[in-house]
Amino acid sequence: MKLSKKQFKQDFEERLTSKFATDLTKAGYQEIYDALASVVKHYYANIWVSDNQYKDETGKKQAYYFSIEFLPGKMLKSNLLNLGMLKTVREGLEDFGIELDEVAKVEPDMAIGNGGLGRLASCFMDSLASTGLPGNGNGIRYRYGLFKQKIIDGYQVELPDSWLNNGNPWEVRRADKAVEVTFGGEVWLEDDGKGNLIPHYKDQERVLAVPYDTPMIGYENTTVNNMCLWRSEVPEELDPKFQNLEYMRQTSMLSAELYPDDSNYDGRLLRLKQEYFFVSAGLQRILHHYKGTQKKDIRRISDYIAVHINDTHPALCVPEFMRLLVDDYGVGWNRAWDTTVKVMSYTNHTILSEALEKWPEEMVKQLLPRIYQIIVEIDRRRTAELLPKIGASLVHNTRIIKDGQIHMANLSIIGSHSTNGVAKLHSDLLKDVELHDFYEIYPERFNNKTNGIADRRWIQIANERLSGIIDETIGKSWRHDLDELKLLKNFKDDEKTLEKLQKAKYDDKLRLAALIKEKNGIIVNPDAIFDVQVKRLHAYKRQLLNALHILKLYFDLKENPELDRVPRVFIFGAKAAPSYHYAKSIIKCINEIANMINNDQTVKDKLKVVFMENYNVSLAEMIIPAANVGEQISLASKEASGTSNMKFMLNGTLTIGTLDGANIEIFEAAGDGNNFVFGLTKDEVYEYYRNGNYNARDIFEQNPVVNRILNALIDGTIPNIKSEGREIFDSLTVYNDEYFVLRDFNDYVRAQADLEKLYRDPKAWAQASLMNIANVGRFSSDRTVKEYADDIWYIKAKKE
Ligand code: CBF
Repeated sequence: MKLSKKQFKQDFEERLTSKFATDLTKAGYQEIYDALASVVKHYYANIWVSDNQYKDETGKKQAYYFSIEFLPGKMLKSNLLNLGMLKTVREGLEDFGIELDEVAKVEPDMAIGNGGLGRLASCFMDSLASTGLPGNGNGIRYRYGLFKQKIIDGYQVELPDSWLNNGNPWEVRRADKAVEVTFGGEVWLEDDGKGNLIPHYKDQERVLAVPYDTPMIGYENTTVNNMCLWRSEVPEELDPKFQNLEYMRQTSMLSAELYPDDSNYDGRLLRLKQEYFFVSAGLQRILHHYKGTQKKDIRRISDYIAVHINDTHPALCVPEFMRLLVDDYGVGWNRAWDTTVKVMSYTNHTILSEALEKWPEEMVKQLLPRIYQIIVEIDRRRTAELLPKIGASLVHNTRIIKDGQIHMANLSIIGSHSTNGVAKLHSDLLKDVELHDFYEIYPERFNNKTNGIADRRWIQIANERLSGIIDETIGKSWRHDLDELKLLKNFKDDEKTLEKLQKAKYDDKLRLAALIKEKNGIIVNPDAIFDVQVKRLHAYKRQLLNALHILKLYFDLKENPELDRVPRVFIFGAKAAPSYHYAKSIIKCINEIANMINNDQTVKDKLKVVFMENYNVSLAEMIIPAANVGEQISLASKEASGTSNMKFMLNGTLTIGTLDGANIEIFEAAGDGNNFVFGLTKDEVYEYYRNGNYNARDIFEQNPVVNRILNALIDGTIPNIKSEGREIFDSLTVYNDEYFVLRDFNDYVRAQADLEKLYRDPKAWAQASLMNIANVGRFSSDRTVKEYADDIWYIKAKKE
């Protein structure tokens, strides 16, 4: 969008005064931020309106991405970048003596997601709009985002994230589009005299769902999609039965927090309620739109919409869509079912069984009586149809209702036309192992869509320095098409380019070093290798393996302080789920290892360990550009894809990693020798599972290095980890090391040594770094969403 600096300055000053009755001499950063956001909103409002008109007029098919998590981070700079006014606004503000980056700090991270799943959803939102694809989000507007992590005495402490305290300038509350969602009560079916069974309800609890729309602005184009987030409220007219405080409390809880504690019945019930809440509200709004304003024939709705089930949390889309079609719009069961399957598609994001949701039948029956009836009917009809064709065993293994539980992955696969994994290895595992029975029945439904990242955020915003150097070297076409980065390969031997890349990395390291000093009070050496592991804390991601290797380096240095070592700074960022005790123990141990090492004068600055608290999108934008090495060390087969691996690659970071998830595709794309691979393969892991012959205790007893390190966890070498050290020690030596940490240890040490060797050759390192950047193109989420659009949703991009 064309905007002159003069115009911007005028608009901004006017807005500041009209909104806050203040002027530039007195305004605080919060006011400046709000006024700025308000001006930006004014700039995009018309584009949003026209794009909605265009969509309605053309009747183009649109996709709706249902996700219980979104993790967009801050929006100010990304909106400015996408509107093509980042530079103008920055310079305009500078004229007033205001730093855009300081203003941007005021914006809270919109962190209504947990980790990879939610971040992927937000990358898709950015890419859908940026590629001109009509694709919208649907989720919950949680009052509190993912908890704020504090580290106190080495322990993780969770604090509420009240991100809405100062309002959210980007969202639009659409009270006119509110719908009701109902729970509980009784339902029975009565014949209407024409052979139709009509549901009748009694004593239902009604909740008002109010949508808040946030524009998803495309990069330098005219597409603005919508992320619709629902807030739960008390309806104006309440049945007397519900006029009480408990009902009010429960209603507000529905959109209060992401993933309520599900260790008790009430918590689980609330989570199920949340899932139905946003599913029902979202589908109702979509159908109202098409039937009401668009006057579409609802029996042909699959020509107009695609609904995506992001992981199993929105799996109730299947029976709810059936309910709406059959009960509210009078579509016959068979037609409704064909339509549902055509409209729905599903992504599986993990093979970890604890993440494959199941709900007790009884709970579903009580909370969602009509939905329960519909699920029973889907299951009954399918069983009757398939039994004679494929036999009892396959039917039983794939039933939606089994052992008193409703299996949400089964529901999603059966009720949709597409099931995809998120990296090649993961999709193969789904087909060959985890969902093999389904694959036998519905082979055509299975496909792979390797994840991607919104490259604009992860380089153009997060790493302006590197972006500038790339512009100077190959021009700017890569900003629109990440594949164009391949032109960098022509500069692999160009000393000047390599030097510039090194310099950019060094400057990013200085920026991070300053932040570490400010936040952690630790002074780190910018010449050291910055070795980073940032992701959720989970045993399978093996932060522990990293920590054990750090201990090895430390003991080596203790034994021989003069050892010729490239200095290292190990940087961690990780939140553990509040009820995940073991993960929290690992955080405590890492922090105590850090204390021990950072305070030991014998290692000087050869080794430092930093745990950065409250890892989130904004922190990632600071850390990732500064990383020399990214740790992607999950046990092969366990990380479905991973996406931080792609962000690191884009920023010229070399990966040390296992043959897991998307690492495999990254290693292939970057080319041999440009990353460091180690560890068991997926087949070797499964071989151990088959034979049951892994014995971690043997490694502990026979490998003196491992022995020394593990003993340090329990013999007082590391202060303040009495119970946590013991817990971890036992998990490895008594409970047989579920994620094969000890089995991969030696090879990890070997890969780490290779890494250090390469780092001693700055030119070779810079070349490997360049090759990572040059080959990152296919990991743009623009590519991923185009594949979803072509193969799953059948939606078309707008011609600009
Ligand atoms: O597909 C996105 C990401 O999803 C997860 O975070 C998840 O929540 N299941 C996976 O663990 C990641 O591997 C994956 O990249």
